[in-house]
Amino acid sequence: MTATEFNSPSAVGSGTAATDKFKNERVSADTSPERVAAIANDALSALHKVILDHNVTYPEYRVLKQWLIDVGEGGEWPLFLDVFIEHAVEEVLARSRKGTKGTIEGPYYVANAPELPSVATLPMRDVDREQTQLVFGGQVTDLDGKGIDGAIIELWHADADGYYSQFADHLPEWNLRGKIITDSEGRYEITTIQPAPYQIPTDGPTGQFILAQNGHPWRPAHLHLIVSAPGKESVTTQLYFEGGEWLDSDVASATKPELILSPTPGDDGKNHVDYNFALDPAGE
Ligand code: MBD
Ligand code: FE
Repeated sequence: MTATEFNSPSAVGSGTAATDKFKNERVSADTSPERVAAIANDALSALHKVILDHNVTYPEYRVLKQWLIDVGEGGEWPLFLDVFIEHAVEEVLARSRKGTKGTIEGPYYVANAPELPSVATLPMRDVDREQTQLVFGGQVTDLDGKGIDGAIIELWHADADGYYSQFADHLPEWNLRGKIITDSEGRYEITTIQPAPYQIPTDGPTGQFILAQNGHPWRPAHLHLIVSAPGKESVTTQLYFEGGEWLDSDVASATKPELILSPTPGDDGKNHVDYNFALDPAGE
C-alpha cells in the first residue's frame, strides 16, 4: 500500500461499514404525526425557497438527483449527515446542558469497546507506539464538582493515517478504542497517541460535494468521547489541540473553544494534559 493511499481513506470501504453499523441500531423516535408534518413542511419550504432564489435549472436538479442516489449507493449518508447536519441537532441538545460541552458524535463510534481500568493505555499496534504518546488525565464529576466513582469514558479516535478501527480492514478490531472506568474519586489517566488532522474521504460523493465548491475535506485532530454515569446525562464530545491545523475551519463545524486541549511535553517524551468532565443530572 502506498503512502498516498494511507493519506486518503477510501470512501466506499468506510461508508459501507458506517452504514451497516448504523442500520444495526434500528433507531426510532417518539414523534407525533403533527410534529412530523410541521418539520417536513418547513424543510421542504426552505428547499423550495433556495431553488427559487437561485434559479436552479433542470440540469442542476437532475445532477442533484444523481448525487443523492450516489450518496446512498456509496454508503455515505452517515458521513454526509454527520459532517454537514449533525452539528445543528447537537446545538439544540446543548441548549439544555450546563456541564461539559458536547459536540457531534460522527459516524465512527462503536459500542462495547474493551473495558479498561482508571489508569490504562488504549489498545494500539507497534506502529502506533512509534507516534508521540498522549497522557490524558482528569476527573469526572457532577455539576458541584463531586467526583463520580465508576463513571465510564468511552474514547475512540483515528490513527496517524486517519483510519478508525472497524472502518478500515487493515486494523485490529479495537485499535485506539476503549471504555475506561474511573476510580472511586472519578479519576482516570489514559495513554494513547497524539492524533493527527483527519481528512474525510474525497473519492466519493461527499468529497465530490466538497471539491465542487472549492472547499476542503479536513477536520482538526480530535479525540472522540462519550462520558456517562448512573443518574447522569451522558455527554458525547470531542477534544481538540491548541494551535492545530483546521481548528477554525472544521469541515464538520464541530469545534468549540471549551474543547481545546493544550498538552505539554514531559521529561518522558510524552505529551501530558488534564481535562475534567462535569455531567448534568439525568432528566426527568
Ligand atoms: C470523522 O472522524 C468525524 O469525526 C466526523 C464528524 C465525520 C467524519 C469523520
Ligand atoms: Fe472523528
